Amino acid sequence: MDLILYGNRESGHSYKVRLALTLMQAPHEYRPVDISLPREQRPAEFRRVSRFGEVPVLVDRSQVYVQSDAILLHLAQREHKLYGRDAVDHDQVREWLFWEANRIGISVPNLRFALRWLPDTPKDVLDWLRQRALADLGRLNDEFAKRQFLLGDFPTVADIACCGYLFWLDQAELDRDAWPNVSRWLSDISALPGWQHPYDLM
Ligand SMILES: N[C@@H](CCC(=O)N[C@@H](CS)C(=O)NCC(=O)O)C(=O)O
Repeated sequence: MDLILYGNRESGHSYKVRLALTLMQAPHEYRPVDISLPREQRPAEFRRVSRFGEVPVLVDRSQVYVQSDAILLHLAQREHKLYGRDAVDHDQVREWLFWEANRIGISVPNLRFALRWLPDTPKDVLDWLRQRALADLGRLNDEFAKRQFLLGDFPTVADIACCGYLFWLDQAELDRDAWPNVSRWLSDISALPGWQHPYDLM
């Protein structure tokens, strides 16, 4: 198998990559990694390829790719899918991937993580994460008032990146119905052939 993905079922960053592989119909092998283990106790084959110690990692033949959004970009270029129509679209895909890495890919995942697994998180920290998440969801909600997907009437890896954690909004104690355009967009993503919920796919 040319493509091997290391991931974890609670990791939306891993889900983003597996969802892209699935929607692109790219044959791959999925190897789950137990990230509840200390890093030094994770399998040697994973530690060899995981430059930052994190999932996801994609191995494409002898080349290793880390950082979910960099992996998504690699896949879009490799498969010529979910990448938009032309160079202008490709630039916009990159812009959204950078936005995701600094905004919705930080706020919602960390809020969810703190609420689910870190009961001692100070209230100030939770409030800050929640405010960031509300701002980011509001930003997306405005976007989807104007168009079906981030770039237009077709999905790209930018949509896949931004939706990664949003099928778990309830676990971040956020109500999807508060952002109707986001909710509609998530439904449209769920309707794409091959889509599965993170817990089913991972
Ligand atoms: N910026 C990274 C974030 C990856 C990340 O945070 N991975 C988490 C799971 S979602 C992880 O591996 N945690 C275990 C650890 O850091 O040891 C990406 O987009 O791939």
